[in-house]
Amino acid sequence: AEMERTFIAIKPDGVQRGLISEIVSRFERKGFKLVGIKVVVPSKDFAQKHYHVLMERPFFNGLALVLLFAMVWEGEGVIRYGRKLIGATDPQKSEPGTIRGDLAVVVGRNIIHGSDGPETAKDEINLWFKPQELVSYTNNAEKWIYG
Ligand code: YYY
Ligand code: MG
Repeated sequence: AEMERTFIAIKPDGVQRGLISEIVSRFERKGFKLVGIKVVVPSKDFAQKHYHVLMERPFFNGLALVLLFAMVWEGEGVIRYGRKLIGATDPQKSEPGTIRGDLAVVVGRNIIHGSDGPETAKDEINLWFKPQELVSYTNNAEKWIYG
């Protein structure tokens, strides 16, 4: 299997609403592997690094990542499929069955972040996690997930 890693974070609205276990469970049941996890209360400067490409957008100042449940998930196709599990940016357009479709209503409170490609995944993992905070282990269910 071609393993890759992606950065997934439950944003302050998702944490405050008690949706951590619900969201973790969706990635876990799919068959992806959790290789890093922590709760972070970043400084404003640090949090703004995460969304630096959106600096010029009108909603930039509303992106208050004051509290994050940060994770790194590993698996075949996890970057792309993680985005599918999350759903469209605007929950009004997210399909039912997706995290945002099922659990959120407006774009400014869409509860979860996921890297949008291999380059951003690498950058975001490096921004939020030190190498020693990420683990490698054998999940004994892997042979039943991947064959
Ligand atoms: O990757 P994704 O989170 O689906 O969307 P981005 O285009 O990267 O925007 C990041 C973040 O910004 C989005 O999750 C909510 C917020 N946002 C917004 O509040 N209003 C918009 N019109 C677009 C994005
Ligand atoms: Mg994005």
